Amino acid sequence: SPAQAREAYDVVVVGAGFAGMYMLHRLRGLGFSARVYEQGGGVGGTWYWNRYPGARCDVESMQYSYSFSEELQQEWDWSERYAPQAEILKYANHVADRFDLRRDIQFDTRVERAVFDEQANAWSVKISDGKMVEAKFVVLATGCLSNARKPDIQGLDNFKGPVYHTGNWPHEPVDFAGLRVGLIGTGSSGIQSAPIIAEQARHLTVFQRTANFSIPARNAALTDEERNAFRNNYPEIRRFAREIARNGIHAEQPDRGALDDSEDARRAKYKARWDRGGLTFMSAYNNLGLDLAANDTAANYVRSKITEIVKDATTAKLLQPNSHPIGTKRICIDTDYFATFNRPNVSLVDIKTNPIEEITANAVRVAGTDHEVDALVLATGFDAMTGSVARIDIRGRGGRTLNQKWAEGPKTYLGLMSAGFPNLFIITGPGSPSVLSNMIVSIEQHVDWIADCLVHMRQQGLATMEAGGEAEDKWVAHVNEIAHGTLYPQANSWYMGANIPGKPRIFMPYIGGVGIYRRICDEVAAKGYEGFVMTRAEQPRRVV
Ligand code: NA7
Repeated sequence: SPAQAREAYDVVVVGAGFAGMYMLHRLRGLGFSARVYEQGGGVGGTWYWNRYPGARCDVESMQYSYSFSEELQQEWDWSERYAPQAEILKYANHVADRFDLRRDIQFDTRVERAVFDEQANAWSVKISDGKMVEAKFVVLATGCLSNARKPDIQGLDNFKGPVYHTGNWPHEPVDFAGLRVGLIGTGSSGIQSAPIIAEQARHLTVFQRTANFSIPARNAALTDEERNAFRNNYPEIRRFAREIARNGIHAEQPDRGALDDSEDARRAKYKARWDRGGLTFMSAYNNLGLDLAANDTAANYVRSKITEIVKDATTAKLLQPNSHPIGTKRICIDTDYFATFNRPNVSLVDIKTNPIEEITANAVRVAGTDHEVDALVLATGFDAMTGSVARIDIRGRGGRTLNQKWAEGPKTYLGLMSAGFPNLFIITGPGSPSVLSNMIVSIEQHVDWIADCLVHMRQQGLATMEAGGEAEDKWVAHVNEIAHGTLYPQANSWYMGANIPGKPRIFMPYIGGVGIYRRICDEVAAKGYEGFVMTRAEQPRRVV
Protein backbone atom coordinates (compact mmCIF):
# COMPACT_ATOMS: atom_id res chain seq x y z
CA SER A 1 0.00 0.00 0.00
CA PRO A 2 1.18 3.58 -0.48
CA ALA A 3 1.22 3.95 3.30
CA GLN A 4 4.15 1.55 3.50
CA ALA A 5 6.32 3.95 1.58
CA ARG A 6 5.59 6.78 3.98
CA GLU A 7 7.71 7.99 6.82
CA ALA A 8 6.17 6.79 10.05
CA TYR A 9 6.76 7.88 13.64
CA ASP A 10 5.26 7.09 16.98
CA VAL A 11 4.70 10.79 17.54
CA VAL A 12 4.59 13.91 15.41
CA VAL A 13 5.07 17.09 17.44
CA VAL A 14 3.93 20.40 15.98
CA GLY A 15 6.15 23.29 17.07
CA ALA A 16 9.67 23.61 18.51
CA GLY A 17 9.09 26.20 21.20
CA PHE A 18 9.62 25.37 24.86
CA ALA A 19 6.78 22.82 24.75
CA GLY A 20 7.86 20.97 21.60
CA MET A 21 11.51 20.83 22.64
CA TYR A 22 10.82 19.28 26.02
CA MET A 23 8.25 16.89 24.51
CA LEU A 24 10.87 15.67 22.05
CA HIS A 25 13.42 15.22 24.81
CA ARG A 26 11.01 13.12 26.91
CA LEU A 27 9.83 11.01 23.98
CA ARG A 28 13.37 10.13 23.01
CA GLY A 29 14.25 9.19 26.55
CA LEU A 30 11.33 6.75 26.56
CA GLY A 31 12.28 5.15 23.27
CA PHE A 32 9.50 6.62 21.12
CA SER A 33 10.31 7.72 17.61
CA ALA A 34 9.38 11.36 17.10
CA ARG A 35 9.59 14.11 14.52
CA VAL A 36 9.05 17.79 15.23
CA TYR A 37 7.88 20.23 12.55
CA GLU A 38 8.52 23.90 13.13
CA GLN A 39 7.40 26.73 10.87
CA GLY A 40 10.19 29.04 12.03
CA GLY A 41 13.80 28.78 10.97
CA GLY A 42 14.91 27.94 14.51
CA VAL A 43 13.75 26.84 17.95
CA GLY A 44 12.17 29.10 20.57
CA GLY A 45 8.57 29.57 19.41
CA THR A 46 7.18 32.87 20.64
CA TRP A 47 10.73 34.04 21.45
CA TYR A 48 11.76 33.36 17.88
CA TRP A 49 9.05 35.64 16.45
CA ASN A 50 8.65 38.39 19.05
CA ARG A 51 11.89 40.28 18.46
CA TYR A 52 10.44 43.74 18.87
CA PRO A 53 12.46 46.37 20.78
CA GLY A 54 12.06 45.91 24.51
CA ALA A 55 10.63 42.37 24.33
CA ARG A 56 11.13 40.59 27.63
CA CYS A 57 9.43 37.93 29.64
CA ASP A 58 7.33 39.30 32.49
CA VAL A 59 8.11 36.26 34.63
CA GLU A 60 11.54 36.46 36.25
CA SER A 61 14.22 34.51 34.40
CA MET A 62 15.26 32.31 37.32
CA GLN A 63 11.70 30.96 37.27
CA TYR A 64 10.94 31.22 33.55
CA SER A 65 13.29 28.35 32.78
CA TYR A 66 13.20 24.58 32.56
CA SER A 67 13.42 22.58 35.77
CA PHE A 68 13.78 19.11 34.25
CA SER A 69 17.56 19.13 34.25
CA GLU A 70 19.44 19.92 37.43
CA GLU A 71 22.68 20.53 35.49
CA LEU A 72 20.93 22.94 33.15
CA GLN A 73 19.39 25.02 35.91
CA GLN A 74 22.65 25.09 37.85
CA GLU A 75 24.84 25.98 34.90
CA TRP A 76 22.86 28.51 32.89
CA ASP A 77 23.58 32.13 33.88
CA TRP A 78 20.68 34.53 33.49
CA SER A 79 22.01 38.07 33.24
CA GLU A 80 18.99 40.08 34.35
CA ARG A 81 15.96 39.80 36.56
CA TYR A 82 13.84 39.70 33.37
CA ALA A 83 15.80 38.30 30.47
CA PRO A 84 15.49 40.12 27.17
CA GLN A 85 14.09 38.20 24.20
CA ALA A 86 17.54 37.64 22.67
CA GLU A 87 18.77 35.92 25.81
CA ILE A 88 15.71 33.69 26.10
CA LEU A 89 16.21 32.70 22.48
CA LYS A 90 19.87 31.97 23.21
CA TYR A 91 18.75 29.76 26.09
CA ALA A 92 16.33 27.88 23.81
CA ASN A 93 19.18 27.31 21.35
CA HIS A 94 21.46 26.19 24.16
CA VAL A 95 18.86 23.63 25.25
CA ALA A 96 18.47 22.40 21.68
CA ASP A 97 22.25 21.90 21.40
CA ARG A 98 22.78 20.52 24.86
CA PHE A 99 20.15 17.80 24.40
CA ASP A 100 20.95 17.31 20.72
CA LEU A 101 17.37 18.06 19.70
CA ARG A 102 17.90 19.50 16.23
CA ARG A 103 18.40 16.19 14.42
CA ASP A 104 14.70 15.39 14.95
CA ILE A 105 13.35 18.86 14.17
CA GLN A 106 12.50 19.92 10.63
CA PHE A 107 12.51 23.73 10.42
CA ASP A 108 10.74 26.04 7.97
CA THR A 109 8.00 23.44 7.76
CA ARG A 110 4.34 23.82 8.64
CA VAL A 111 1.96 21.02 9.45
CA GLU A 112 -0.95 21.72 7.12
CA ARG A 113 -3.30 18.84 7.71
CA ALA A 114 -3.73 15.90 10.07
CA VAL A 115 -6.38 13.28 9.34
CA PHE A 116 -7.19 10.42 11.70
CA ASP A 117 -7.45 7.09 9.93
CA GLU A 118 -9.98 5.04 11.89
CA GLN A 119 -8.88 1.77 10.29
CA ALA A 120 -5.20 2.22 10.98
CA ASN A 121 -5.69 4.07 14.29
CA ALA A 122 -3.07 6.57 13.17
CA TRP A 123 -2.76 10.12 11.96
CA SER A 124 -1.91 10.94 8.41
CA VAL A 125 -0.04 14.24 8.47
CA LYS A 126 0.58 16.54 5.52
CA ILE A 127 3.49 18.91 5.85
CA SER A 128 4.24 22.02 3.84
CA ASP A 129 6.95 20.43 1.70
CA GLY A 130 4.16 18.28 0.29
CA LYS A 131 5.17 15.10 2.10
CA MET A 132 2.75 12.85 3.98
CA VAL A 133 3.91 11.25 7.21
CA GLU A 134 2.16 8.82 9.50
CA ALA A 135 2.08 8.99 13.29
CA LYS A 136 0.29 7.05 16.01
CA PHE A 137 0.08 10.25 18.02
CA VAL A 138 0.13 13.96 17.27
CA VAL A 139 1.08 16.51 19.93
CA LEU A 140 0.15 20.13 19.28
CA ALA A 141 2.86 22.26 20.86
CA THR A 142 1.73 25.24 18.82
CA GLY A 143 1.76 27.86 21.56
CA CYS A 144 -0.89 30.23 22.87
CA LEU A 145 0.39 33.54 21.54
CA SER A 146 1.84 32.62 18.20
CA ASN A 147 -0.67 33.73 15.62
CA ALA A 148 -0.02 37.45 15.15
CA ARG A 149 -3.16 39.37 14.28
CA LYS A 150 -3.16 42.11 11.71
CA PRO A 151 -6.07 44.43 12.52
CA ASP A 152 -8.84 45.20 10.03
CA ILE A 153 -8.18 48.91 9.75
CA GLN A 154 -9.37 50.58 6.60
CA GLY A 155 -6.55 51.59 4.29
CA LEU A 156 -3.79 49.72 6.13
CA ASP A 157 -2.60 48.23 2.86
CA ASN A 158 -2.35 51.70 1.28
CA PHE A 159 0.31 52.81 3.74
CA LYS A 160 3.54 53.52 1.84
CA GLY A 161 6.06 53.13 4.65
CA PRO A 162 7.12 49.95 6.43
CA VAL A 163 4.54 48.17 8.64
CA TYR A 164 5.82 45.93 11.44
CA HIS A 165 3.92 43.58 13.72
CA THR A 166 5.48 43.01 17.15
CA GLY A 167 4.58 39.32 16.97
CA ASN A 168 6.34 38.82 13.66
CA TRP A 169 9.30 41.17 13.85
CA PRO A 170 12.05 41.11 11.19
CA HIS A 171 15.29 39.32 12.00
CA GLU A 172 17.45 42.15 10.72
CA PRO A 173 17.61 45.19 13.04
CA VAL A 174 14.99 47.89 12.46
CA ASP A 175 16.25 51.45 12.75
CA PHE A 176 13.68 54.12 13.58
CA ALA A 177 16.23 56.96 13.76
CA GLY A 178 14.87 60.14 12.20
CA LEU A 179 11.44 58.62 11.57
CA ARG A 180 7.96 59.46 12.76
CA VAL A 181 6.56 56.21 14.07
CA GLY A 182 2.92 55.31 14.73
CA LEU A 183 2.33 52.58 17.32
CA ILE A 184 -1.09 50.94 17.42
CA GLY A 185 -1.88 48.84 20.48
CA THR A 186 -1.15 49.28 24.16
CA GLY A 187 -1.02 45.71 25.47
CA SER A 188 2.16 44.19 26.79
CA SER A 189 3.99 44.43 23.45
CA GLY A 190 3.08 48.09 22.87
CA ILE A 191 3.95 49.00 26.45
CA GLN A 192 7.35 47.26 26.26
CA SER A 193 8.31 48.69 22.90
CA ALA A 194 7.10 52.31 23.21
CA PRO A 195 9.93 53.54 25.50
CA ILE A 196 12.64 52.08 23.24
CA ILE A 197 11.06 53.28 20.00
CA ALA A 198 10.67 56.75 21.57
CA GLU A 199 14.41 56.87 22.24
CA GLN A 200 15.20 56.10 18.61
CA ALA A 201 12.50 57.84 16.64
CA ARG A 202 12.09 61.48 15.71
CA HIS A 203 8.52 61.24 16.94
CA LEU A 204 6.35 58.48 18.36
CA THR A 205 2.57 58.64 18.25
CA VAL A 206 0.85 56.01 20.37
CA PHE A 207 -2.70 55.15 19.30
CA GLN A 208 -4.52 53.84 22.34
CA ARG A 209 -7.83 52.01 22.27
CA THR A 210 -7.86 50.60 25.79
CA ALA A 211 -5.67 52.10 28.49
CA ASN A 212 -3.90 49.33 30.37
CA PHE A 213 -2.64 48.73 33.87
CA SER A 214 1.10 48.37 34.06
CA ILE A 215 3.51 47.83 36.94
CA PRO A 216 7.20 48.78 36.80
CA ALA A 217 9.50 45.81 36.18
CA ARG A 218 12.42 47.25 38.19
CA ASN A 219 14.63 45.23 35.93
CA ALA A 220 18.28 44.99 36.92
CA ALA A 221 21.35 42.84 36.46
CA LEU A 222 21.23 39.71 38.61
CA THR A 223 24.00 39.40 41.14
CA ASP A 224 25.76 36.10 41.90
CA GLU A 225 24.16 36.23 45.28
CA GLU A 226 20.67 36.44 43.80
CA ARG A 227 21.38 33.66 41.34
CA ASN A 228 22.75 31.46 44.08
CA ALA A 229 19.78 32.11 46.30
CA PHE A 230 17.71 30.41 43.62
CA ARG A 231 20.21 27.73 42.74
CA ASN A 232 20.69 26.62 46.30
CA ASN A 233 16.96 26.41 46.88
CA TYR A 234 15.70 25.24 43.52
CA PRO A 235 14.05 22.01 44.76
CA GLU A 236 11.84 23.95 47.16
CA ILE A 237 11.25 26.88 44.79
CA ARG A 238 10.20 24.59 41.96
CA ARG A 239 7.99 22.48 44.25
CA PHE A 240 6.25 25.59 45.50
CA ALA A 241 5.75 26.91 41.96
CA ARG A 242 4.25 23.60 40.83
CA GLU A 243 2.10 22.75 43.80
CA ILE A 244 1.27 25.83 45.84
CA ALA A 245 1.40 29.03 43.79
CA ARG A 246 -1.73 29.52 41.71
CA ASN A 247 0.22 30.98 38.80
CA GLY A 248 3.27 28.73 38.91
CA ILE A 249 5.53 31.45 40.29
CA HIS A 250 7.30 31.10 43.63
CA ALA A 251 6.40 34.18 45.66
CA GLU A 252 5.03 35.19 48.99
CA GLN A 253 1.32 34.23 49.10
CA PRO A 254 -1.31 36.70 50.34
CA ASP A 255 -3.10 35.73 53.51
CA ARG A 256 -5.80 38.38 53.61
CA GLY A 257 -8.21 40.43 51.55
CA ALA A 258 -7.66 44.06 50.57
CA LEU A 259 -10.56 45.30 52.68
CA ASP A 260 -9.19 43.62 55.80
CA ASP A 261 -6.48 46.29 55.99
CA SER A 262 -6.87 49.96 56.84
CA GLU A 263 -6.41 52.41 54.00
CA ASP A 264 -2.95 53.38 55.23
CA ALA A 265 -1.82 49.79 55.58
CA ARG A 266 -3.15 49.02 52.13
CA ARG A 267 -1.32 51.91 50.50
CA ALA A 268 1.88 50.89 52.27
CA LYS A 269 1.51 47.37 50.95
CA TYR A 270 0.82 48.52 47.39
CA LYS A 271 3.74 50.94 47.59
CA ALA A 272 6.11 48.19 48.72
CA ARG A 273 5.03 45.99 45.82
CA TRP A 274 5.12 48.87 43.32
CA ASP A 275 8.65 49.69 44.48
CA ARG A 276 9.74 46.07 44.25
CA GLY A 277 8.15 45.78 40.80
CA GLY A 278 6.72 42.87 38.84
CA LEU A 279 3.72 40.59 38.77
CA THR A 280 3.58 40.10 42.53
CA PHE A 281 1.78 43.44 42.75
CA MET A 282 -1.39 41.47 42.02
CA SER A 283 -0.82 39.07 44.89
CA ALA A 284 -0.75 41.83 47.49
CA TYR A 285 -4.13 40.48 48.58
CA ASN A 286 -5.99 37.26 48.00
CA ASN A 287 -9.20 38.75 46.67
CA LEU A 288 -8.11 41.24 43.99
CA GLY A 289 -9.38 38.92 41.26
CA LEU A 290 -12.61 38.16 43.05
CA ASP A 291 -14.09 41.23 44.69
CA LEU A 292 -14.65 44.46 42.77
CA ALA A 293 -14.36 46.72 45.83
CA ALA A 294 -11.03 45.08 46.72
CA ASN A 295 -9.89 45.30 43.11
CA ASP A 296 -10.73 49.02 43.00
CA THR A 297 -8.24 49.73 45.78
CA ALA A 298 -5.39 48.27 43.70
CA ALA A 299 -6.66 49.87 40.47
CA ASN A 300 -6.90 53.27 42.17
CA TYR A 301 -3.38 52.94 43.49
CA VAL A 302 -2.04 52.37 39.99
CA ARG A 303 -4.15 55.24 38.62
CA SER A 304 -2.69 57.52 41.29
CA LYS A 305 0.84 56.51 40.26
CA ILE A 306 0.04 57.33 36.62
CA THR A 307 -1.10 60.83 37.71
CA GLU A 308 2.09 61.21 39.69
CA ILE A 309 4.38 60.15 36.81
CA VAL A 310 2.75 61.78 33.80
CA LYS A 311 3.13 65.57 33.77
CA ASP A 312 0.45 66.54 31.30
CA ALA A 313 -2.91 66.16 33.05
CA THR A 314 -4.91 65.33 29.92
CA THR A 315 -2.44 62.64 28.90
CA ALA A 316 -2.37 61.23 32.43
CA LYS A 317 -6.16 61.01 32.46
CA LEU A 318 -6.19 59.22 29.12
CA LEU A 319 -3.59 56.73 30.29
CA GLN A 320 -5.67 55.78 33.31
CA PRO A 321 -7.45 52.50 32.65
CA ASN A 322 -11.17 52.66 33.32
CA SER A 323 -12.72 49.92 31.24
CA HIS A 324 -11.82 46.82 33.21
CA PRO A 325 -10.83 45.70 36.71
CA ILE A 326 -7.06 45.53 37.21
CA GLY A 327 -5.63 42.15 36.24
CA THR A 328 -8.62 41.01 34.18
CA LYS A 329 -6.70 41.87 31.06
CA ARG A 330 -3.17 40.55 31.35
CA ILE A 331 -1.34 42.99 33.60
CA CYS A 332 1.66 44.61 31.91
CA ILE A 333 5.15 44.92 33.33
CA ASP A 334 7.05 47.90 31.96
CA THR A 335 10.24 49.90 32.05
CA ASP A 336 9.44 53.62 31.96
CA TYR A 337 6.24 53.28 29.94
CA PHE A 338 4.24 56.07 31.60
CA ALA A 339 7.28 58.36 31.88
CA THR A 340 7.77 58.01 28.12
CA PHE A 341 4.78 60.34 27.66
CA ASN A 342 6.77 63.14 29.32
CA ARG A 343 9.16 63.15 26.37
CA PRO A 344 8.69 66.02 23.93
CA ASN A 345 8.75 63.60 20.98
CA VAL A 346 5.90 61.38 22.17
CA SER A 347 2.17 61.92 21.82
CA LEU A 348 -0.88 59.90 22.73
CA VAL A 349 -3.98 59.67 20.56
CA ASP A 350 -7.23 58.31 21.96
CA ILE A 351 -8.81 55.93 19.47
CA LYS A 352 -11.49 54.71 21.82
CA THR A 353 -13.66 57.83 21.62
CA ASN A 354 -12.85 58.24 17.94
CA PRO A 355 -11.63 55.05 16.27
CA ILE A 356 -9.08 55.23 13.47
CA GLU A 357 -11.05 56.31 10.39
CA GLU A 358 -8.49 55.30 7.88
CA ILE A 359 -4.83 54.78 7.23
CA THR A 360 -3.65 56.75 4.22
CA ALA A 361 -0.36 56.58 2.32
CA ASN A 362 1.44 58.55 5.04
CA ALA A 363 -0.89 59.11 7.98
CA VAL A 364 -3.31 57.68 10.51
CA ARG A 365 -6.59 59.61 10.35
CA VAL A 366 -8.48 60.07 13.60
CA ALA A 367 -11.45 62.43 14.00
CA GLY A 368 -10.57 64.19 10.76
CA THR A 369 -6.96 64.83 11.77
CA ASP A 370 -4.12 63.21 9.85
CA HIS A 371 -1.29 62.07 12.14
CA GLU A 372 1.60 61.80 9.71
CA VAL A 373 3.93 58.85 10.20
CA ASP A 374 6.81 57.25 8.27
CA ALA A 375 6.52 53.77 9.80
CA LEU A 376 3.81 51.81 11.57
CA VAL A 377 4.18 49.34 14.41
CA LEU A 378 1.21 47.08 15.03
CA ALA A 379 1.23 45.80 18.59
CA THR A 380 -2.24 44.42 18.08
CA GLY A 381 -1.83 41.00 19.61
CA PHE A 382 -2.70 37.45 18.68
CA ASP A 383 -5.53 35.10 17.92
CA ALA A 384 -4.71 33.62 21.31
CA MET A 385 -4.90 30.02 22.50
CA THR A 386 -6.78 28.58 19.52
CA GLY A 387 -5.43 30.59 16.57
CA SER A 388 -2.50 28.37 15.67
CA VAL A 389 -4.47 25.16 16.12
CA ALA A 390 -7.21 26.56 13.87
CA ARG A 391 -4.73 27.10 11.04
CA ILE A 392 -4.16 23.33 10.82
CA ASP A 393 -6.83 21.28 9.05
CA ILE A 394 -7.38 18.65 11.75
CA ARG A 395 -9.89 15.88 11.02
CA GLY A 396 -10.89 13.37 13.66
CA ARG A 397 -13.44 10.57 13.76
CA GLY A 398 -16.00 10.66 10.97
CA GLY A 399 -13.97 13.30 9.14
CA ARG A 400 -15.16 16.03 11.48
CA THR A 401 -12.79 18.99 11.70
CA LEU A 402 -11.60 20.46 14.96
CA ASN A 403 -12.61 23.90 13.67
CA GLN A 404 -16.18 22.66 13.19
CA LYS A 405 -16.21 21.19 16.64
CA TRP A 406 -14.77 24.36 18.19
CA ALA A 407 -16.94 26.77 16.20
CA GLU A 408 -18.74 27.82 19.37
CA GLY A 409 -15.60 27.81 21.48
CA PRO A 410 -12.88 25.31 22.27
CA LYS A 411 -13.98 22.15 24.08
CA THR A 412 -11.42 19.94 25.77
CA TYR A 413 -11.05 17.57 28.68
CA LEU A 414 -8.35 19.00 30.98
CA GLY A 415 -7.12 21.13 28.08
CA LEU A 416 -5.27 18.00 26.94
CA MET A 417 -7.58 16.26 24.48
CA SER A 418 -10.79 16.90 22.61
CA ALA A 419 -13.47 14.21 22.19
CA GLY A 420 -13.60 12.71 18.71
CA PHE A 421 -9.89 13.37 18.12
CA PRO A 422 -8.09 10.25 19.34
CA ASN A 423 -4.36 10.24 20.05
CA LEU A 424 -4.18 14.02 19.62
CA PHE A 425 -2.75 15.89 22.59
CA ILE A 426 -2.51 19.62 23.15
CA ILE A 427 0.13 21.22 25.36
CA THR A 428 -1.21 24.16 27.39
CA GLY A 429 -4.46 24.04 25.46
CA PRO A 430 -7.69 25.90 26.24
CA GLY A 431 -9.15 24.47 29.44
CA SER A 432 -5.73 24.28 31.14
CA PRO A 433 -4.02 27.00 33.25
CA SER A 434 -1.76 27.88 30.33
CA VAL A 435 -1.56 31.67 29.84
CA LEU A 436 -2.66 32.32 33.42
CA SER A 437 0.52 30.68 34.64
CA ASN A 438 4.26 30.60 34.30
CA MET A 439 4.18 28.85 30.92
CA ILE A 440 7.24 26.70 31.51
CA VAL A 441 5.77 25.20 34.68
CA SER A 442 2.58 24.35 32.78
CA ILE A 443 4.48 23.05 29.77
CA GLU A 444 6.59 20.68 31.87
CA GLN A 445 3.51 19.39 33.66
CA HIS A 446 1.66 18.66 30.42
CA VAL A 447 4.64 17.08 28.72
CA ASP A 448 5.30 14.79 31.70
CA TRP A 449 1.62 13.82 31.90
CA ILE A 450 1.49 13.01 28.17
CA ALA A 451 4.77 11.06 28.38
CA ASP A 452 3.40 8.95 31.29
CA CYS A 453 0.22 8.38 29.37
CA LEU A 454 2.05 7.12 26.27
CA VAL A 455 4.06 4.73 28.42
CA HIS A 456 0.84 3.47 30.00
CA MET A 457 -0.67 2.88 26.56
CA ARG A 458 2.41 1.03 25.39
CA GLN A 459 2.48 -1.16 28.49
CA GLN A 460 -1.23 -1.97 28.22
CA GLY A 461 -1.14 -2.51 24.48
CA LEU A 462 -3.68 0.23 23.84
CA ALA A 463 -4.28 1.59 20.37
CA THR A 464 -6.24 4.75 21.00
CA MET A 465 -7.08 7.17 23.72
CA GLU A 466 -9.47 10.10 23.60
CA ALA A 467 -11.50 12.37 25.79
CA GLY A 468 -14.90 10.96 26.73
CA GLY A 469 -17.76 13.23 25.72
CA GLU A 470 -19.33 13.37 29.15
CA ALA A 471 -16.05 14.07 30.97
CA GLU A 472 -15.33 16.80 28.45
CA ASP A 473 -18.72 18.49 28.89
CA LYS A 474 -18.28 18.44 32.64
CA TRP A 475 -14.78 19.91 32.40
CA VAL A 476 -15.88 22.70 30.05
CA ALA A 477 -18.71 23.56 32.46
CA HIS A 478 -16.31 23.49 35.42
CA VAL A 479 -13.76 25.77 33.69
CA ASN A 480 -16.54 28.25 32.95
CA GLU A 481 -18.07 28.09 36.36
CA ILE A 482 -14.86 28.96 38.16
CA ALA A 483 -14.05 31.72 35.67
CA HIS A 484 -17.46 33.26 36.29
CA GLY A 485 -16.84 33.25 40.01
CA THR A 486 -14.07 35.81 39.34
CA LEU A 487 -13.85 39.30 37.87
CA TYR A 488 -12.02 38.10 34.74
CA PRO A 489 -15.04 37.76 32.44
CA GLN A 490 -15.74 41.48 33.00
CA ALA A 491 -12.97 42.46 30.58
CA ASN A 492 -13.04 42.22 26.79
CA SER A 493 -9.77 40.34 26.83
CA TRP A 494 -8.01 37.85 24.61
CA TYR A 495 -8.59 35.32 27.42
CA MET A 496 -12.23 35.61 26.30
CA GLY A 497 -11.50 35.68 22.58
CA ALA A 498 -12.87 39.24 22.62
CA ASN A 499 -10.03 40.71 20.53
CA ILE A 500 -11.00 38.72 17.45
CA PRO A 501 -14.20 39.85 15.72
CA GLY A 502 -16.60 36.90 15.48
CA LYS A 503 -14.65 34.66 17.85
CA PRO A 504 -16.95 33.07 20.46
CA ARG A 505 -16.72 34.66 23.89
CA ILE A 506 -15.60 31.82 26.12
CA PHE A 507 -13.17 32.20 28.99
CA MET A 508 -10.46 29.86 27.69
CA PRO A 509 -7.86 29.25 30.41
CA TYR A 510 -8.52 27.23 33.59
CA ILE A 511 -8.37 29.71 36.44
CA GLY A 512 -8.34 27.32 39.42
CA GLY A 513 -4.56 27.42 39.78
CA VAL A 514 -1.72 25.20 38.59
CA GLY A 515 -1.43 23.22 41.85
CA ILE A 516 -5.08 22.19 41.94
CA TYR A 517 -5.01 21.50 38.23
CA ARG A 518 -1.95 19.26 38.58
CA ARG A 519 -3.65 17.27 41.34
CA ILE A 520 -6.74 16.79 39.17
CA CYS A 521 -4.61 15.54 36.25
CA ASP A 522 -2.65 13.19 38.53
CA GLU A 523 -5.83 11.78 40.06
CA VAL A 524 -7.34 11.19 36.63
CA ALA A 525 -4.21 9.24 35.63
CA ALA A 526 -4.13 7.30 38.91
CA LYS A 527 -7.71 6.20 38.31
CA GLY A 528 -6.73 4.60 35.02
CA TYR A 529 -7.28 7.80 33.02
CA GLU A 530 -10.79 8.32 34.25
CA GLY A 531 -13.00 10.11 31.74
CA PHE A 532 -10.81 9.12 28.81
CA VAL A 533 -11.77 6.31 26.46
CA MET A 534 -9.09 3.77 25.58
CA THR A 535 -9.30 1.03 22.98
CA ARG A 536 -7.19 -1.95 22.02
CA ALA A 537 -6.50 -2.47 18.36
CA GLU A 538 -8.71 -5.54 18.10
CA GLN A 539 -11.60 -4.12 20.11
CA PRO A 540 -14.48 -2.10 18.78
CA ARG A 541 -14.62 1.33 20.38
CA ARG A 542 -16.59 1.48 23.59
CA VAL A 543 -19.32 4.07 23.20
CA VAL A 544 -19.57 6.52 26.09
P1 NA7 B 1 -2.62 42.30 23.41
O1 NA7 B 1 -2.47 42.20 24.85
O2 NA7 B 1 -3.74 41.55 22.76
O3 NA7 B 1 -2.73 43.86 23.04
C1 NA7 B 1 -3.15 44.29 21.77
C2 NA7 B 1 -3.38 45.77 21.80
O4 NA7 B 1 -3.75 46.21 20.50
C3 NA7 B 1 -4.51 46.20 22.72
O5 NA7 B 1 -4.19 47.45 23.27
C4 NA7 B 1 -5.69 46.31 21.76
O6 NA7 B 1 -6.71 47.15 22.20
C5 NA7 B 1 -5.00 46.87 20.55
N1 NA7 B 1 -5.72 46.60 19.32
C6 NA7 B 1 -6.03 45.40 18.79
N2 NA7 B 1 -6.69 45.52 17.63
C7 NA7 B 1 -6.82 46.85 17.43
C8 NA7 B 1 -7.42 47.63 16.42
N3 NA7 B 1 -8.04 47.05 15.38
N4 NA7 B 1 -7.39 48.97 16.54
C9 NA7 B 1 -6.77 49.53 17.58
N5 NA7 B 1 -6.19 48.87 18.58
C10 NA7 B 1 -6.21 47.53 18.50
O7 NA7 B 1 -1.31 41.82 22.64
P2 NA7 B 1 0.23 41.97 23.08
O8 NA7 B 1 1.04 41.49 21.96
O9 NA7 B 1 0.49 43.31 23.61
O10 NA7 B 1 0.37 40.99 24.31
C11 NA7 B 1 -0.07 39.65 24.27
C12 NA7 B 1 0.49 38.87 25.42
O11 NA7 B 1 1.85 38.52 25.12
C13 NA7 B 1 0.62 39.61 26.70
O12 NA7 B 1 -0.54 39.62 27.43
C14 NA7 B 1 1.71 38.84 27.43
O13 NA7 B 1 1.19 37.68 28.01
C15 NA7 B 1 2.60 38.45 26.33
P3 NA7 B 1 -7.95 46.56 23.08
O14 NA7 B 1 -7.40 46.26 24.42
O15 NA7 B 1 -8.40 45.29 22.35
O16 NA7 B 1 -8.95 47.61 23.05
